[in-house]
Amino acid sequence: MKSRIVVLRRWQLAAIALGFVVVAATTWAWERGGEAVTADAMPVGERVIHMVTGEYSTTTKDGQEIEAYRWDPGTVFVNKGENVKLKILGVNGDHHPFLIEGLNIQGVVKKGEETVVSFHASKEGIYRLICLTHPDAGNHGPMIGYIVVD
Ligand SMILES: [Cu+2]
Repeated sequence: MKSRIVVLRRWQLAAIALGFVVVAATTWAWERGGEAVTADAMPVGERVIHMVTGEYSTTTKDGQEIEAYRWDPGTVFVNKGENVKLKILGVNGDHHPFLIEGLNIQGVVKKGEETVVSFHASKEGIYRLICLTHPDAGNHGPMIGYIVVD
């Protein structure tokens, strides 16, 4: 009878010890997880953004045909510090020579081809992706996209 009580207490002791181990391990893992999230934000990854060239066209009530070429999506967001790879597929329009203001990037997007430009988003700001052929409404635009680095 007495030995049974001792055995029971050992089980209780073992259960309590096991409980401590589980709590300690969970807390350790949780804290490490928290550290890992912070550490993951530090290394610079690569953000791939896909874009296409599009075209709106319509006929006005008085029979005038109007059109506008666009980058789609027209606005993209990246985190400061990221390496960005912009992949632009030419769909509408024969070719679109472009520049990205403030990033010293130039290129051409041609119909049926994908143009890839890479840059490091080191500074916050709003950078304009401008088609030099269609920069405003008077030239079948405005074909201007916005890259927001925040
Ligand atoms: Cu264009």
